[in-house]
Amino acid sequence: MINCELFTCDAATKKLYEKAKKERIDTVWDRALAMQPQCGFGEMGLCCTNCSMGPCRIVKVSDDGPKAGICGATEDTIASRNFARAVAAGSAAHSDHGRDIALALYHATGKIRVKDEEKLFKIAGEWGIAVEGKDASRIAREVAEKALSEFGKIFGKLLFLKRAPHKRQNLWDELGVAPEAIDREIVEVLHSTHMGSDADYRNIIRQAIRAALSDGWGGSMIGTELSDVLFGTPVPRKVEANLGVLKKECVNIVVHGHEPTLSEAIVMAARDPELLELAKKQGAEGINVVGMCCTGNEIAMRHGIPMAGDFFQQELAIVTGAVEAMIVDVQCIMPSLATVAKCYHTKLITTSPKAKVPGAIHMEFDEQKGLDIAKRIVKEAVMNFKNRKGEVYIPDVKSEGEIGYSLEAIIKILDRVTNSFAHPSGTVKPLVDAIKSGVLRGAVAIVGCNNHKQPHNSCHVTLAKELLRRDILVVTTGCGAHSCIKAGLMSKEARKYCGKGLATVCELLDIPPVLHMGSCVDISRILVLLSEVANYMGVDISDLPVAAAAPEWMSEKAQSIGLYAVASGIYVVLGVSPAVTGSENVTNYLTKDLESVLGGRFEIEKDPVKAAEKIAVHIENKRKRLGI
Ligand code: NFS
Ligand code: SF4
Repeated sequence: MINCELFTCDAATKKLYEKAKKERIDTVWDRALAMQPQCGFGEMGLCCTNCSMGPCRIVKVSDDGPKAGICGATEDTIASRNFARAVAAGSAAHSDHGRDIALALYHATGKIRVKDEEKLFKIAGEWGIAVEGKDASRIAREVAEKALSEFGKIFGKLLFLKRAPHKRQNLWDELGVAPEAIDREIVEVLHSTHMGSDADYRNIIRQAIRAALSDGWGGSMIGTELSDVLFGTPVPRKVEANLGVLKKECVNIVVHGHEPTLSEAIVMAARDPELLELAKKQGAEGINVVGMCCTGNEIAMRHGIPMAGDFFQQELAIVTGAVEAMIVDVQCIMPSLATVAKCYHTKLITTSPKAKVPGAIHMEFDEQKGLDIAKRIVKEAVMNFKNRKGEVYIPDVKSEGEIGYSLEAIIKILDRVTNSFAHPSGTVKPLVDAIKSGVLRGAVAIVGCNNHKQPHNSCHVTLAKELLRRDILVVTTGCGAHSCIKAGLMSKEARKYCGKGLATVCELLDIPPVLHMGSCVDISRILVLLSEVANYMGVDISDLPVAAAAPEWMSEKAQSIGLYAVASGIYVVLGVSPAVTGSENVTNYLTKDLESVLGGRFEIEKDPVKAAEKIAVHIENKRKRLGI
């Protein structure tokens, strides 16, 4: 058995890992151990399977062995192609999510009232859709259509690029990286990295940048914005977090995955009086819906639904023995869930035609019949309550935090301190003032997943604390947000970790020092916030005293996010290295040369304390250059 003290800092995780071991359940950590040693070729990005003459691998550790693939592809070509394909897959995942939200909006028009009409009108305005004489439903349909056309339009650039500072837009144009249509950028990566196409690593990365930008400023932004229109823009609220939010006496439903279309319907269905009645008949006190991973973030932000756990806690949720159903859609769903669920009474229910898991029950979700299907799914869970077997153990570990900091919410908070005589409300001025005065040194986004190559949660949390004490504000999304709320960093008490300046800012604005901005697609909110700040200051994003970090990342989506952040001018510190280190050229290009081209670059730093030091140096340098 592995000593869990070493691999996680989270108390609930430790307790449930012990239960898992007692019950002979294999978890992600056990499989990671069994996988050692991991393949060095793969780890360095030096294995190519792009054609059936391969697999080919480049030997770096000794002078013997092949230095090129059978077709002659070099380590630079192979490593950059692998990286670009990962970025394209990540961009595809985010963007296809965005498309599904746009489709949901399209089909919802005329049937339901959108929740945020103000945002709908704003987007219509930005996109040149005339609103006079039209009702919200018609505008919603036109906005949805226009969003859908972003994926395959024939000419022109992505509409949301206009949100970036002018300097950034011009730079993208000059470099030829301004994306045109989302699907096309992803297809072009696949084409140009096909055997015998692009062999120039710089050019391969250039195309990867286009695909990544079409994620951040395209698919993800569409996903976020249209989710807000449909389901409401998040506002600050309190939620509980960690596996202790499961309730022994209730029917527990864990919603896990990414697309709010499913989770919103499940949340509604679980409030159905008939189903509540049925739950009582089964001997339960009620129905307890909780969220996991990014879906957890989405429904916490919009409904205050408890955040049950992050990526590495998904198996452990089932190990409690208290989960009647785990309902999943797409992305970050471990196939192992089916195996774990078999050992308990838990029903694993897949809902997307894009993500079926052998051993799970498939109940396909269809937005147009959303609530009906959701009710059927919830009923499955309710009827499963009586089938609990073995020991039910819910660790008494949970914390509370304030979440829901959409850009709109942040601006509203800033308005509280804006002097309305001298300055109009609705701007980021107070934030800029705090940065300029030096009370706040800068801001950092801590995002991303969990990865067994890093101690679970502790890298996110250590990094956040190290930044807070240096008066650097932290914003977070995804599983990083789960880590931070579990560690209590989203509560007012977390001010004790802050330097004097940041503590004062938090007190004045009445906010926690770590702001939860949503799911991973919601990193687009951070891009818009940075653009607003840069525009207000009359500079580019790359001039701002900011940075991003993904200390425990693992997914292809995270690689796309990292690259679009770099291409937006941001310094991005990764705790786990992408699989490119076999090529010195590609590694140098991503971690050094890109800075002179785009103003942003990657940094690989495993140690969160050192990462914080590097970020602080970066931020102080940016301040110096701005003369503040
Ligand atoms: Ni982001 Fe969400 Fe978590 Fe990583 Fe997965 S849930 S989209 S990819 S693991 S943060
Ligand atoms: Fe090998 Fe070239 Fe085929 Fe890759 S594309 S598998 S390097 S022959």
